[in-house]
Amino acid sequence: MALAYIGLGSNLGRSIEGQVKNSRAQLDQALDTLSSHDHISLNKLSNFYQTPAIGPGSQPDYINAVALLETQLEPLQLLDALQAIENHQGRVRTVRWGARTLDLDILLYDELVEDSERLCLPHPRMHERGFVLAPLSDIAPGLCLPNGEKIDQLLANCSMQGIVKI
Ligand code: A4P
Ligand code: MG
Repeated sequence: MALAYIGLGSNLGRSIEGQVKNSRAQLDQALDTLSSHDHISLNKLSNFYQTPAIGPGSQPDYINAVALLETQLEPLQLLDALQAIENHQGRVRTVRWGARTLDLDILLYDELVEDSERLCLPHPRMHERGFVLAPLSDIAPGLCLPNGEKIDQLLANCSMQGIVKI
């Protein structure tokens, strides 16, 4: 059995009010699907955060959260399961970092370090992103990355501008 931290994000929507509601509903639906998977159990869930989009053009804010999963799936099997959920919820891949209904990233899978075509672990940009580190710190404040970096230290050093707990 492995422990995996998953980053969840969504910024699909048009009006600000509608966007927050829609994105939150996307994350809730993904969490329901993950919880009902035969080989995944949802162990912990962070607070939800409204976060300014990092990416091209003008995009709606994201809703971000982090979950701790316990799973019997191997890393690539877990990635397949997450991508199936993204696709089922209408994810369309056009522009890199473009707006999306749902993004599910594997942040950490046990202590695994991997750099393959389909999977990089830890997630290569997690250490510099407030929208990942703030929710991760909610559920794993004392956690260290495989290279020894502490989550709380990384969080203290990164920008939290515009990031709001909801
Ligand atoms: N891939 C490699 N490693 C992983 C991993 N650890 N977890 C590969 C998940 N996937 C991983 O991902 C592209 C490819 O990355 C996958 O096919 C997989 O094999 P994608 O989900 O299709 O596309 P993406 O998410 O646009 O790409 P990327 O480069 O992973 O994006 P990031 O870095 O995750 O950034 N702003 C806010 N405020 N909140 C956000 O959540 N997210 C992004 C996406 C940009 N800006 C954001 C947010
Ligand atoms: Mg992704």
